[in-house]
Amino acid sequence: MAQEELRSLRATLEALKKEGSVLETDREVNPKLEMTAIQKLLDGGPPIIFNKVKGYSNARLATNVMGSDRIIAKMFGFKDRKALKFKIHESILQPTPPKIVDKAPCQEVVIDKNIDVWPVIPMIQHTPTDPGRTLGGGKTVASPKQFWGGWHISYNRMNFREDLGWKDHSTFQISPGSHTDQIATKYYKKEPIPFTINMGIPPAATLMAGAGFMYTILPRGCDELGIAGSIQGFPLEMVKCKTIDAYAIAEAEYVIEGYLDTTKKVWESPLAEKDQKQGVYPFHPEWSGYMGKAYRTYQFNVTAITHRKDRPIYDPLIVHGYDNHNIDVICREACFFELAERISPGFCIDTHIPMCIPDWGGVIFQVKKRRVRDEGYPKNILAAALACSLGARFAMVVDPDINIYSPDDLLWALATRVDAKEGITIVAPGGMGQTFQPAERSSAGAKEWTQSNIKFSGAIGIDATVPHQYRDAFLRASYPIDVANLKDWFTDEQIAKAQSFQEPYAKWFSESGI
Ligand SMILES: [Mn+2]
Repeated sequence: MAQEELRSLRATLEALKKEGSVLETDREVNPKLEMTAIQKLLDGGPPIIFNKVKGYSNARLATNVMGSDRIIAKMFGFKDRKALKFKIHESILQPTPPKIVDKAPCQEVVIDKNIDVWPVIPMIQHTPTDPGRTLGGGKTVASPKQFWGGWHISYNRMNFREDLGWKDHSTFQISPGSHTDQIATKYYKKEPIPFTINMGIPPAATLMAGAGFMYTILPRGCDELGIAGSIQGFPLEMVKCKTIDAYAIAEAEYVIEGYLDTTKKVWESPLAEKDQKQGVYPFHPEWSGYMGKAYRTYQFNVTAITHRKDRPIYDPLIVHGYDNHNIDVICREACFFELAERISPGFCIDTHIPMCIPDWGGVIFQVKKRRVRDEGYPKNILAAALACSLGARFAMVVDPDINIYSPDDLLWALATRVDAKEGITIVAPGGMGQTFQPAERSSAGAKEWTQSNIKFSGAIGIDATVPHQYRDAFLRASYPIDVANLKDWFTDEQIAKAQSFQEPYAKWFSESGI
């Protein structure tokens, strides 16, 4: 794909469409439950564009845009996910700052009077237990004035409570400890905080929006949009807002301008409000793979909605699916790699966060011990990674001969290489956890299951590396796959049929001879 096609979401989708990597339909989709059902049925598949949305004659929905890491890599011109991750790593070290422009497609239509978000943005309902349709796919951007000179981007779910007829204000969920939380703390009860909520943005910016909680590598004041610019190869364009002193992503499809009011608290769901109970009632699934819960949040007040004129695209996504996972982890993998680099340059050779961990919940490091004195580094890296990433519960360090992209092989390393007495470290027991993980939330016991009452039992760090001096004893069994060609014995059809029974792990065995 040409670089120019990364300029906007619509240009990217157009280019992928030409390559046959997009599913497109003109059949009307109901934003209530149908879109998430279709995305879940095709979880991990290619981008899907819905050209007709029930109740919205001038809107489109796109989902699964980041569902397949093979398609994401292709989007950015890389051969695979690993190559893209190392490009992101390079971009973290050398961002390309955003450029301010005067005119922007996202402001072709400006609504700053009689604001009503409902008829404009096709918000979706995720599951039958959700409190109606909510806005989960908006990307919050904090401008330099608010973010210590840098640019911040994140997802913050919002609920324009339909049951109460809210048209121009909503709830605004902030993960405790996040950059948005740091900003809210700075302005707490002092002044309203201007944010833009950007939808349908250039893919490089989306990749940065899920990259939270590695704040030792991406500290407050860092340039997250500059990293996006460097990933796509040219600066991301930003435009001054119409109603607030802040900026929006110029190529966005939709933008909500407004203020977060930290003096006002609102409930995310009617059930939670009725019972005055946080952390109990369902609010769409979370990245951890568990059902999310409704809380009380600060109020967000909308001052304007701006959008493109021609059928703008909203890009919501199921939470806990490959789309969401890829958005959350690829930059985080690059951040964990950089963390290891700062501890011992050249020791770590790769990092990965498989879907099963998931998202912000942990990481796998692959390292290459060069000498006996490298022996202790896995423990330093495990302690640093798990202490620095709030919400992480599990990390493991493996050798170069382990396939870190195969959860099966990681389990093999866990089963065959860990010293049960010395290899398992509990990091930060009694420390701070994160409200999305039930194992941590439940540590609040009889008290309300909110962040203030949580103390978690500690994260598990596992050193699954082989002692350097005994590495020969751990040589993996291997077979001479190159001495035979299956075609000399069987027909192509027989081979294909036989291979169709092979599990992915078995396929890797046959490719590597292991
Ligand atoms: Mn951030």
